[in-house]
Amino acid sequence: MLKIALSKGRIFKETLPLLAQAGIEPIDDPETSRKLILDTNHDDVKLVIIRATDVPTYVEYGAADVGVAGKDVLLEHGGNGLYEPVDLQIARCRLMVAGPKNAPPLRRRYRIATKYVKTTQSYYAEKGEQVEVIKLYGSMELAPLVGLADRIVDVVDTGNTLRANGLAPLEPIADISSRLIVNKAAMKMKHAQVKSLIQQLQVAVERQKNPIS
Ligand code: PRT
Ligand code: MG
Repeated sequence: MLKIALSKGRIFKETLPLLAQAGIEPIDDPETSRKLILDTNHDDVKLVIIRATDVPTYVEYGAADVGVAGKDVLLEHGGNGLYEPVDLQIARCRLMVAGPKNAPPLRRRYRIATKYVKTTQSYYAEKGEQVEVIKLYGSMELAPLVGLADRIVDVVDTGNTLRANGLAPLEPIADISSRLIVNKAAMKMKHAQVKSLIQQLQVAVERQKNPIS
């Protein structure tokens, strides 16, 4: 049995064509089904549907053998007990510092709202800047508007959400894409099945980049 952990939404949608090229297709649709474990066209492959931020935890503990997670989530998780063999090059975005448009540079110890607490702390520690990091679980864009924080750290794709709230991207922290992650024990114990999935996904990613060749 191979269990693949995926989150609903953009990661599921963008992973599906890659899995299909590896010959794996779900039988239920996670957007309409209430099932958390989806059957596939292979009796011995299941898809486990969980929150994006929980994917590394399930894979680390071997509750899923492999999974797909954003690099933003992996940076924050720390990557313990995980291999990260394939950059799937999907769900791309950038992790950014953002703040009010035309904001002057801040001098005092200022506040940053984010769900990426560890990543934010190490980013500012490396720059030698003292900041206070405030943990939020969503809607970071609201924090500067109501005086909770001076800046936010969040992932940005089109930038529409920032713009709609009078905010602008200020500093890039990292380019983000989703990665295939593999439990370390599963890599040994289920070597043949995992290795073949890795190889087929690598081919699928290359094909998506170069559709002609
Ligand atoms: O939604 P939920 O709270 O369950 O979890 P989640 O937000 O972590 O999951 P999901 O499915 O939204 O995101 C999964 C992964 O997709 C993230 O971990 C990123 O690696 C990646 N990704 C790519 C993004 C975006 N693009 C993105 N735009 N994740 C979130 N966003 C947000 C962004 O922060 C903004 O609030 O989408 C909103 C729209 O972005 P703009 O810039 O296009 O306006
Ligand atoms: Mg979301």
